Amino acid sequence: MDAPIVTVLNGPNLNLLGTREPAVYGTATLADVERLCASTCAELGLRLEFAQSNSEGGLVDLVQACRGRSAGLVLNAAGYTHTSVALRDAVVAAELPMVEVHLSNVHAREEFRRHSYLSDIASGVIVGCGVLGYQFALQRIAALVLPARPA
Ligand code: DHK
Repeated sequence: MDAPIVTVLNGPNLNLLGTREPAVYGTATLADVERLCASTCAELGLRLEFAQSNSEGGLVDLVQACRGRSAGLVLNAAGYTHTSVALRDAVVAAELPMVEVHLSNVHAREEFRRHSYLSDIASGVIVGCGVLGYQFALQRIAALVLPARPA
């Protein structure tokens, strides 16, 4: 049987990773994040799909494409985390486990970043761990969707 697909989606401005506010978001690029996700998925026995969109509708389309296809979703919705009911609705409609990731510690920043439309529907929330957060999120998805291995 084919390995389950896990989709990693990235929201607006994450295409600028590496050069955008490196003191906040680090120096790794989105291509570095994709490589880390690919090697993590290979180790875990998952198939990776990885995408980024700067638009809310683009992200909604990408989440809708997960319905009935992906076993799990890792979502860094970036700025739309704090604003988008539409994205939340798409995640609920997709009926799959979703882990919310933020590179930065959103709780140590501006007040408006403390509210997320995604956290209460997430199967995990990882903030402030930099790019490692994606790896932790993939491990969480693997634990949820792969059969337990004998010890
Ligand atoms: C990324 C963004 O672009 C912000 O809008 C979020 C998130 C935080 C991150 O830390 O990955 O507030």
